[in-house]
Amino acid sequence: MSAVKDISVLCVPFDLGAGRKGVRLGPHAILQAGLERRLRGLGLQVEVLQPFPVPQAGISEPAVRTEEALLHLDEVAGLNELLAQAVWGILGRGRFPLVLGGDHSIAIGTLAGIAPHLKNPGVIWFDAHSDLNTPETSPSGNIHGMSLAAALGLGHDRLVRIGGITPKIKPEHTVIIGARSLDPGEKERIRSLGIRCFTMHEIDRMGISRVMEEALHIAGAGTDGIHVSFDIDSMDPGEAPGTGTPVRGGLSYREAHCALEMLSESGLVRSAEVVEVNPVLDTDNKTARLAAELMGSLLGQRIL
Ligand code: 4U7
Ligand code: MN
Ligand code: MN
Ligand code: MN
Repeated sequence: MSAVKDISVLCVPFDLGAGRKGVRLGPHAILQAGLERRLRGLGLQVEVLQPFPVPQAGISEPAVRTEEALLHLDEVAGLNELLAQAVWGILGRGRFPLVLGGDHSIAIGTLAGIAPHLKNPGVIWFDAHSDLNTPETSPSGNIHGMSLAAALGLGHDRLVRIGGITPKIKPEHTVIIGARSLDPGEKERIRSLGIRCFTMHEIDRMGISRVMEEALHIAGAGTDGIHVSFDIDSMDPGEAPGTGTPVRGGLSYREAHCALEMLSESGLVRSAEVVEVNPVLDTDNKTARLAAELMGSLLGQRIL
């Protein structure tokens, strides 16, 4: 069973790494969905930290695409430096950081905060996408599509150097689960780095439990623990409509719960984040409620 006991919930209402705005409202919506009560009900000791101080872009300032194809680079880099310190501090107090996004660019800061504590972290990245773009390959310029690359040491220098340690993670201990929308440059990078990417096709064929057994081995064997980065768009849009880059054919409700329950049972998870919940695009807070439930499964909730 998981040894997780003391949780620090860190809210990061930030959306300048994404093309569509609104994920900055995600943390509030997930708390509103009863996350804290749910975790306390599992016997966990929970602190919800003061909302994270987040830089905002000028109110009507249009996002300008620079030659380097990085939108809001200053704000994303600045935010992630602060986030890295906050996550580092939580781990230093012996607690489990649960980061609520916000767009997926914040994974750079989370992993930067983890890297000094876990010399060799494994990462399980649930996502419809692979977030392995660099400025050269990105079709959009949105940094939330570059965060896994940055953590692996690839891409813009400002992003790669966040927190001081680079690379923060190794490709051989990185797993992607749920992929079904990959850009040409990302496919090449998955092959050249040798990253294990379980596409939806493989989940269909193998079943989620075999996928998770392999994933746990890759991210958990020979590492100092696992970080779970859960992009809510890994879910099928029928379950999670409230997200900015939905893609049909995603994880079912039970596949996702089963995956997170198996992670919980492994006892190897040291930190987690759930990102890309966009209440502006949601109905009845459905997607935020799902996010809260899923984090419950990751942190020990069981059917029986
Ligand atoms: B998310 C995209 F081109 N690949 O780079 C890009 F399809 O954090 C999408 O996974 C990135 O939600 C999605 O802009 C980022 C696009
Ligand atoms: Mn993502
Ligand atoms: Mn995604
Ligand atoms: Mn190793």
